[in-house]
Amino acid sequence: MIELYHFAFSTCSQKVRLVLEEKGLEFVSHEVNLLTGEQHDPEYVKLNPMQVVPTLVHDGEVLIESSLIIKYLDDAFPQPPMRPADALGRYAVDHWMKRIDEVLHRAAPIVTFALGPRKGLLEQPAEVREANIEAMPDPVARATRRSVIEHGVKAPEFAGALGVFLDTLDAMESELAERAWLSGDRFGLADASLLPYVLRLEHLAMDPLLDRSVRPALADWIARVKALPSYARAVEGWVAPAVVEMMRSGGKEAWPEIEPLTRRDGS
Ligand SMILES: N[C@@H](CCC(=O)N[C@@H](CS)C(=O)NCC(=O)O)C(=O)O
Repeated sequence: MIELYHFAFSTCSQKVRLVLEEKGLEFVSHEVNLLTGEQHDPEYVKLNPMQVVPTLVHDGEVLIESSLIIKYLDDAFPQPPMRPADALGRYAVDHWMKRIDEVLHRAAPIVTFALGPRKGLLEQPAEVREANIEAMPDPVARATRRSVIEHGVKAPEFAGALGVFLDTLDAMESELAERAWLSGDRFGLADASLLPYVLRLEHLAMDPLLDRSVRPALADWIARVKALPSYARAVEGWVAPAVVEMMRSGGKEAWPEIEPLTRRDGS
């Protein structure tokens, strides 16, 4: 039996759900609401001491770390294979996953919280908001979260985090200009790992960055991923339209301030 502790909008949860669905694996869902701090519940912390989602439990074995979880799933349930068979192809997938874990994933909450849930969080009683921030185990992440909730796109961390997203989109564009997928000859672990971050930009109304006129190969890849049955089940089946609307309205409102930060040609 597979159980998944996850949150609808979490990038790392989407990544794991995409792989579970692609492999046709059923799972028992336990939603952990990150916005109300359920990741800090002592019972959950016993499963995931990092106080983050996702956590996968397979036949009683607890697995954390989304990249390790999806590799585990690909090993434990090899059909369909989601990594190339050859060493260089596997290296390329690992390289994307490392880059995501070490760079892109750190930028994601900065961009997200500066735009999406910020307004709602600022309406919460300050002591509730502060208690949830204080419960985050990593002091650097705590300070950054405070800064972006307080200052939004004007937070000193914002422009650099946006730049990480732009670098990733450009790297994807140049690779996708050569091939349809980032994981070999079919949708695989690198694609499933990147999609949630690209989707995050869409959910934050940064559509101009994903437009076919700017990044045509990326736009085609997004359309290919969205046409997969696993996408509908793993993503659309979970993300509430009202929350997408809340995220998009935060992004739209801030776009005039964001747009100059996205220009890289000096214009
Ligand atoms: N390296 C971890 C990172 C997990 C992570 O950061 N999850 C986020 C959601 S995508 C989370 O649970 N954040 C909790 C919080 O913001 O307090 C993994 O890949 O599983």
